[in-house]
Amino acid sequence: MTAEVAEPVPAQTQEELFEAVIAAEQRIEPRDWMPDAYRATLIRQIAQHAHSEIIGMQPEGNWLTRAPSLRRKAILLAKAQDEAGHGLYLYAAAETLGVDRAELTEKLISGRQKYSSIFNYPTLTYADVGVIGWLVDGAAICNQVPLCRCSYGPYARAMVRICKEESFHQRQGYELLMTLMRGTEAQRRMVQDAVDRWWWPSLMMFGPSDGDSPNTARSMAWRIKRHTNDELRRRFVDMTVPQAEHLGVTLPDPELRWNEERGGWDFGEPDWSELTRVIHGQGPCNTQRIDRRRAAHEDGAWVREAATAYAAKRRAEVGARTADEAQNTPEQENGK
Ligand code: BYC
Repeated sequence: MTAEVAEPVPAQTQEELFEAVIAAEQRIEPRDWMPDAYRATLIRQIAQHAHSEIIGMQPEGNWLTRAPSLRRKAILLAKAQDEAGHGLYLYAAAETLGVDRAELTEKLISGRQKYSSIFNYPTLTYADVGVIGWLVDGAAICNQVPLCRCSYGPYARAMVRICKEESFHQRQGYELLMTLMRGTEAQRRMVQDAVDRWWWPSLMMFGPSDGDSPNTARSMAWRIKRHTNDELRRRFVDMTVPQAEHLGVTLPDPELRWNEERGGWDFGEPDWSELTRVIHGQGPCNTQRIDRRRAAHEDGAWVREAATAYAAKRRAEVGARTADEAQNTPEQENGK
C-alpha cells in the first residue's frame, strides 16, 4: 500500500487556526504554529519578567544579614528563594519558545533586555522590606493574575503558582508593616518614609500610560495581556487605598480622591520622565544591579561547568549500560 502524502497546509490556514484558538480562549502550546511576532513578543515579555524576578532578589537581599529577628530572616530568605524559583519557571517557559537561558542572561547583563524599573531603587530601612511586599508584590499580583489566562500555555501555567506565592509575599509585607505601626513613633515614621519613596515607582511598574504603550494593543489582541497598563494601575490604586487607611499611612498623592460616579479612586500622574530614565539605565541603582548580576553569573561559572560535566558523565554511564543490556538480552532469552 502506498502511504498517502499529506498535502502541505497553506500558511493562511495555519494563521486562521492560530486565530481561532485565541478567539476560543484556548491555549497555544510550544509545538503549535504561531506568528513570528507573537513568539518574539512572548520571548520579550517572559524574559523581562524572569530577569525581574532574579534582579528583584537584590534589593531585599540587601537586608538578609540585618533582619531584626530570626523569624524575619527566615521569612525573607523564603521569599527570596521563591523569587529565584519564579525566575527559573519563567526562563523554562521562555525556553519552550526556542531561546536558551544562557542567551537571555547574556542579553540582560549586556543591557540588551530589560527588567522591571522598580528594582532600581534602594532599600534604605527594614520598612522597605515590608513596603516591597505590600506595594511591589501587590502591584505584581494585579499585573500577573490576569496573565494566568494568557494565551500561551507554558506562561499561563507558570503564572498560577507564581501568583499563589506572590500572595504570601504580599501578606508578609503587610504583616511586617502592621507590626511596625504598632511600635514606636520612630517606627511609624520609618513606614511612612518608605511608603513615600515606593508609592510612585510602584505605580510605574504597570508601564507607560496607554497612549504611550506601543505593545499593548497587539498583546491584547493576542490575549497575552488581558488588560491595559492604565486599567491595571487603576485596579491597584483601588485595592491599595483602603489598605493604606487600615495601616494608618498616607499615600503621597494630593490628587487622590474618591470618584463617586466611577466608583473608584482618582489619582495623580506619575512622573513619566522618571520612568523613561529608569528604564534606560539611569535609575539610582541600575549600574549596581547589573554589576552584581554579572558578578554572580561569572562566579557561578564553575557550578555550570561541574553540572555540565556531571550530566555528560551520567549520559555516558546510561549509554554504556544500555549497550551492555542490548548485548546481554539475546543470551538471557536463550537461557530461558
Ligand atoms: N520597567 O508597550 P509597553 C515582580 C518597557 S517582577 C521596565 O507598555 P508591554 C517581583 C516595555 O518592556 C515584575 N520596562 O510594554 C519580583 C517596553 O519596552 P520593550 C515584573 C518597562 O510589554 C520580585 C516599553 O517599556 N513583572 O513583580 O506591553 C519581587 C513600552 O511599554 C516597564 C512583569 O514583567 C517597567 N515598569 O507592558 C517582587 C510582568 N514598563 O520591551 C516582585 C509581565 C514598560 O518594547 N510584564 N516597560 O523594549 C508585563 O505585564 C508587561 O511587559 C509590562 C509592560 C506591563 C511590564
